Amino acid sequence: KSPSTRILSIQSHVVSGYVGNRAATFPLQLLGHEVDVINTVQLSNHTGYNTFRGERFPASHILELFRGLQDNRLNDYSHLLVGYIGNSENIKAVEHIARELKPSMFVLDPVLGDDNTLYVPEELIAMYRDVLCPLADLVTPNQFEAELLTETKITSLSSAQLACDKLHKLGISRVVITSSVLSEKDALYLVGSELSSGGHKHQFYIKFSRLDGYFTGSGDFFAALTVARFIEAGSLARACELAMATMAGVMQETLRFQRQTGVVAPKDLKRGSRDADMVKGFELRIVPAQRLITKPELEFDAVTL
Ligand code: PXL
Repeated sequence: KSPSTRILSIQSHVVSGYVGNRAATFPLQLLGHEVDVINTVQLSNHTGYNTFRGERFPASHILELFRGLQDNRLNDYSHLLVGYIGNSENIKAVEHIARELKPSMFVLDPVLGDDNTLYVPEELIAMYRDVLCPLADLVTPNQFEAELLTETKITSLSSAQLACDKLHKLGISRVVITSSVLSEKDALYLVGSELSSGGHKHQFYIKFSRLDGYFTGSGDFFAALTVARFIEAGSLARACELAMATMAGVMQETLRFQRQTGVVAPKDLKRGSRDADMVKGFELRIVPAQRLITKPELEFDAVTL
């Protein structure tokens, strides 16, 4: 591992629970990386609870923090990791930061929504596609986000591959569509695609089980794990195998804990009608299950397409 790895992570902050920077910082540090943090919002809790309080930081605040780093030559980041941004003004602030930093790797999680629900203004779809994606070296959309960015319905491995190809056309060399529901109800597929500088393309999938529950932050956790594992492995497929092993293990352990101590979780409750104790039970057990970050117990195999 390069001793000069320094990661700047720009995501949300919650006081309680584990999404955004709260789901990314700890695993990156545990895997040996220096990580500095800019928060795009500061909320009491994630927005999957019926209520939340707090505020979004304006672009002026985000840019002011970045200028402070520049003033002191603290802006020597090798990696930029960007998660939830939420509005167009802050997308432009992140564009400015990405252009100034010129990191060796810019990892972008284009956070737009999940389960066919958009949770940002619709104009952000085009901004992610036209402004940030062309600057990114790796993007980690979920199925819904990949569909929105590429206007491609993902119903099969081949349509997921097509969506990856469309993302490559935006200038992104590595794509991971983190989880897609295809024909089977209980299975999820990660589909990855890596273009080498020589023009060779490696596409692969990892099949995993869908767990019943209201997990939030798993995408943020997964993106951070993928960055750390990519730095050490150098191959996108291997990074995804290791990140998936940790994420699936932590989610299993979270579910086990939720069932032991939490409120019963009925199926298909929409956001806005979920019991707070139930939602809390699904907060990722990142700290208690930290052994699974450094040494995952599960194993996944990426299958070449
Ligand atoms: O995990 C995505 C996410 C990030 N940040 C905040 C959120 C969510 C999902 O609900 O509420 C603040």
